[in-house]
Amino acid sequence: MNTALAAVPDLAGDYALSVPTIERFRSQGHAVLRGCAGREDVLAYRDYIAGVVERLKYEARGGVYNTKLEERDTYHKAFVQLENLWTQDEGVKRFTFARRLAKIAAELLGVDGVRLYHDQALFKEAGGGHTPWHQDQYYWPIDNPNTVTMWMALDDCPIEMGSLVFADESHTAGSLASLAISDESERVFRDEVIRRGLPLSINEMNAGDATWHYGWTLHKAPGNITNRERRAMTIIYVADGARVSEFKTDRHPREASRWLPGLQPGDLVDSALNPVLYSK
Ligand SMILES: O=C(O)CCC(=O)C(=O)O
Repeated sequence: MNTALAAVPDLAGDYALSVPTIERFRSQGHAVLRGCAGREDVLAYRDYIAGVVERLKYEARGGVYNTKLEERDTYHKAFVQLENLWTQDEGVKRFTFARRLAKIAAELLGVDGVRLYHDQALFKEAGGGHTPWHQDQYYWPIDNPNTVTMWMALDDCPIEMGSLVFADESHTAGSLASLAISDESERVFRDEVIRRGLPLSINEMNAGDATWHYGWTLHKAPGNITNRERRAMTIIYVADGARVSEFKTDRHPREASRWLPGLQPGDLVDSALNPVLYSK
């Protein structure tokens, strides 16, 4: 085993989730859980994952991260995004497959087991733009609202660095508009938040803290006005037993072929890219 890989921990021990926290997650559609990874562990992962991102980012997304921030569109100003890193690196796989995190996902969702949909590194560069309002599940051809995204801060992340903002209870409505992350989603969902009078929640994060939100929870992030990169790692879990939905948008066939290879509408979400990460 190489020395860098040896430095990344297992994150195997359990996290104590209280019943009120679980209930609040289900009613609000999101929760912040402090210390999902201990400081020493998260800093080891931060350095490790940052190295993997640095190695791979210039080849990603048609080379867009070789261009200056101001030359990019809103989406690519918001973050450097590298998906399913676990398939490319053993150390990242250890993070993505961490039993502790998957068990939290199962407990929040109230299910016996969860599968992986995909992971992603989301690094908001110094001076990076805002992440427009959106609902993650718009992208996913999954028939079940019992999905959750974990977003772990790898750095201490004050609000001005781009900590996530959630619209409370927005998950209860399901799809609010069929919109990808864009200037239009920012406009339409901002109006929807105002029209519905939804309260907003935002948290200062320390490295190792994680937010958790349902696939239909509306969320966004402010731009990073600091001179330091905001590094975050996310894992998307689906309840074991979820099925592939009908393809409802032009994007869905492409999304399915990337994250659910070989599966068709009606099939169980159980491709080789969707291992069970926790089962009771
Ligand atoms: O990191 C960001 O700025 C956005 C993250 C996000 O939208 C997500 O993880 O679902």
